[in-house]
Amino acid sequence: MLERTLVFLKPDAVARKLIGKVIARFEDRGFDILTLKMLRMTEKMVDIHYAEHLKKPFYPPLKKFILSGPIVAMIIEGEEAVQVVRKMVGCTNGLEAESGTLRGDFTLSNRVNLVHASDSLETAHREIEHFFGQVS
Ligand code: 3AN
Repeated sequence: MLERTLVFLKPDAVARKLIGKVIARFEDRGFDILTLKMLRMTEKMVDIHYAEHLKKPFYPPLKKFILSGPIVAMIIEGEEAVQVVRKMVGCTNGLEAESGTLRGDFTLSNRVNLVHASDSLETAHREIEHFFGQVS
């Protein structure tokens, strides 16, 4: 099924000049980048995006990290995009992420971990609207 998912490159990806490399991985796989923008998230945006983690002990340093620099948000479209993109990103902790995944190839951290990707179709709808408003 053709799906859309929300991906953003975290501040570490931007600071390390990996924007092109990361986007190329998605394009090489056959996905379309429907739209993208560089932005600095506001505190409110981070609280909404990570609402499920607000009370977790790792939330304050996570929020500080996400606010530490610009991010690049995009809508990615393609067959089974949500699940395939998650697989390409790899598991949360870079130390455990499989080689060949983005996190497995570019990070050793479970916080400073390069990229966010929606974890379900429902989340993708919500996150796309949060970052881009209504998209036709
Ligand atoms: P994912 O991004 O793999 O879906 P989530 O949604 O469980 O992971 O967590 C959101 C973000 O919170 C992660 N990308 C990571 O930056 C941070 N995070 C999650 N778990 C931890 C943890 N145990 N310690 C530090 N940061 C964490």
